[in-house]
Amino acid sequence: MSMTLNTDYKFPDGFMFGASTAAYQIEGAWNEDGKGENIWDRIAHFHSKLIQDSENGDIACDSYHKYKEDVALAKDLNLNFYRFSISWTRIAPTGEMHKLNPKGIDYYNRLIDELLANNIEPLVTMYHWDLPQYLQDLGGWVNPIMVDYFKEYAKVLFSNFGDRVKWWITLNEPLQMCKGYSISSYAPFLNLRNTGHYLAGHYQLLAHGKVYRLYDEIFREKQKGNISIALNTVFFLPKNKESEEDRETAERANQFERGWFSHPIYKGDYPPVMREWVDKKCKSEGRPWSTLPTFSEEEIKLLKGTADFYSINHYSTRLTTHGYDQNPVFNPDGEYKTSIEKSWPVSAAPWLIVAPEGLYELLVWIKKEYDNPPVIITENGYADDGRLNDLERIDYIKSHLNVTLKAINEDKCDIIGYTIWSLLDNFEWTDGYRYHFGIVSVDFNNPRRPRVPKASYQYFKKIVTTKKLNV
Ligand code: PNW
Repeated sequence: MSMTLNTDYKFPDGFMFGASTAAYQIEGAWNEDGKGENIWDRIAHFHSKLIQDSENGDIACDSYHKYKEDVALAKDLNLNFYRFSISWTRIAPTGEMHKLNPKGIDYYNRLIDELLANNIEPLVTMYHWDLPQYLQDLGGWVNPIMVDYFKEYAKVLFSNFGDRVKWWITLNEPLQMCKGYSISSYAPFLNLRNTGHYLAGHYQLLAHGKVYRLYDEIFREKQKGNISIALNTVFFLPKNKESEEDRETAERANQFERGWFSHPIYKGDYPPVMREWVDKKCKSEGRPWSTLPTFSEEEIKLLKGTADFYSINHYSTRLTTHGYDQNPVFNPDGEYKTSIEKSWPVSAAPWLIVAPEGLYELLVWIKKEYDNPPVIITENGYADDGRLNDLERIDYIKSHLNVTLKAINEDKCDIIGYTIWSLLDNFEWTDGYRYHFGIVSVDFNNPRRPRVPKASYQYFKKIVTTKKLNV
């Protein structure tokens, strides 16, 4: 893509800049002050071979103790908001809400107050993959009972923090979560191909819907906040734009990996193409029912209209043609085979291929598909080896904000915020500490976990401060 820089375009008034983190990836203090065990604690301690260098988040960035330093960085960056997640087992050690942990609640009260004292809005993710182990032992997200556990958890969060938190995300990336129930790439590392991911997705959607309705019923009038669900989205482009089949395949892939969650929320029910292809496949296999569960009329009504803004986490893009990917095949039902353009740079993480045109097409796609909802890019970022002079990260941020400006100014997409992943280098799930995503470096060999801003930090600060794309 030719990179004309849109330096004349400004981010609109009120556009919000933020940085994002997640509890297990930064907090550490895994068993302090009454916190219970979650599924990442369990994996890291008992199946550490599943994680690069057998690493874990026991200490991570030690943000549980150093949160004031993190907030000071956010303040120095002039950020409008800070996105962090709440560790469920800090609030309730087993996940059951009749046994709360006051010290855990206190920690998030202190963090929220520190942010507000510095004029930074908290944007809070209720659940970023760290399910209480007790609930996992009950089956986790494939058990419908999770819908009610999650609703009770959310009620405690609204009651304790909702007076000050106006931006909520129920679940982070249900699509990635579902991979923990199908191809075993995240905790709980289950290999339930064909069925597990659809069930886990189904109950995550219903959990989200119930929490949204709970807010409507009890809290919204007084608290006046906004709720969404963060969807991660590789954008799928046709391999050959001239081929109708490739265009259809790319659209099908977009529906299978994004419409799966946002179609029920914006339009009611699963995308028709997904229903059709999964049902057809199941029939041909001789299954007695479709592996994609069905929503009742009531559930369709419950879900429709349950996002106050569209929250997207975007990193990368793929070309798409009819066929099947090599292993691991996450979802063979959609019959799409992905590849990359040779000219697209690859980051340190092999999955993170740089193609900002994908973000542009994604933003335009969301506008068309869902009638121009307000959008917050809740994650976008780049993986490298941790160098301080991180020029590739600067390029990545620049090119992605550049297409964001184009979508806002030329296509009138209603994009209201942008969030860098991540404020800090942190625990990158199964990749341990191998890849670095932070605009601030953290020395994980030093027990004090000192933080050092990188070149990209200074670059981002300038953009946040001037609300313009600086060359
Ligand atoms: C996100 N993909 O995950 C998560 O929300 C973060 O916790 C994580 O640290 C960050 O991205 C960087 O990996 C994703 O393969 C992981 O397209 C993989 C993909 C997308 C998002």
